[in-house]
Amino acid sequence: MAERSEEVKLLGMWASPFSRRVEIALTLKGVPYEFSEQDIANKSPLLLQSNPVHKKIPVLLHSGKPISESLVILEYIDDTWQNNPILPQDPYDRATARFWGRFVDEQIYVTAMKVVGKVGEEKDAAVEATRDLLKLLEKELVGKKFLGGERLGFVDIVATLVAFWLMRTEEVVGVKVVPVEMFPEIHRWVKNLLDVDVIKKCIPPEDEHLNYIRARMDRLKLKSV
Ligand SMILES: N[C@@H](CCC(=O)N[C@@H](CS)C(=O)NCC(=O)O)C(=O)O
Repeated sequence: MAERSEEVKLLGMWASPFSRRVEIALTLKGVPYEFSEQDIANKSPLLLQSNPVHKKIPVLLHSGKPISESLVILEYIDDTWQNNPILPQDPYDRATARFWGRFVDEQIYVTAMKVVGKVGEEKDAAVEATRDLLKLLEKELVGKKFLGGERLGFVDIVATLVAFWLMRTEEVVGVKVVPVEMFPEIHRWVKNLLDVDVIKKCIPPEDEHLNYIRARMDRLKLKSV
């Protein structure tokens, strides 16, 4: 159980993969926290004050001090509560984990968002581009239970975005972006993730989540016409 767990508050949003990452990390460490659900369409003064640069969730408030950006928050949590380490100890392995974490957000997420936002040929191109990136992740999983090796680690937590956002979104978009024949390792990894109690506890309930994604996509479509 964590020692320095007082006054931990998470400004988050239940359906956000970025917010869920932080919940996974806090839960893995056994850090008790207060969850404050935020309306991102009508941002609270506390959110705007805590993350004036990006004005986004998640924000972790530790003894009143705000930390923003989920990858930064994960590292802060790992530095502050050192039980059940999330990042590897070896400097090279730590750098590699950070590299793949950024790859998920800066490449996979950004490209996969275009699958949601585009139509016709542009959508097909976005699917292909997303698959090209996922093939690199697929290769990283060969011979490993998790992206972190035998144990769930930093990259796994970050890549839950692929497992529980992208792979759920594809059901709504109606395009199999991550077909099992093409990505057997990713599918095996998702099964392994689902065997981890903390993951099971910290991912959004599927039906509610699919409804949320569907409604969000309808709003996106309305905006683009
Ligand atoms: N890079 C950020 C992304 C966070 C993010 O995109 N949050 C979304 C919710 S999923 C948000 O707060 N959106 C509000 C907005 O864009 O105004 C992170 O890793 O924390």
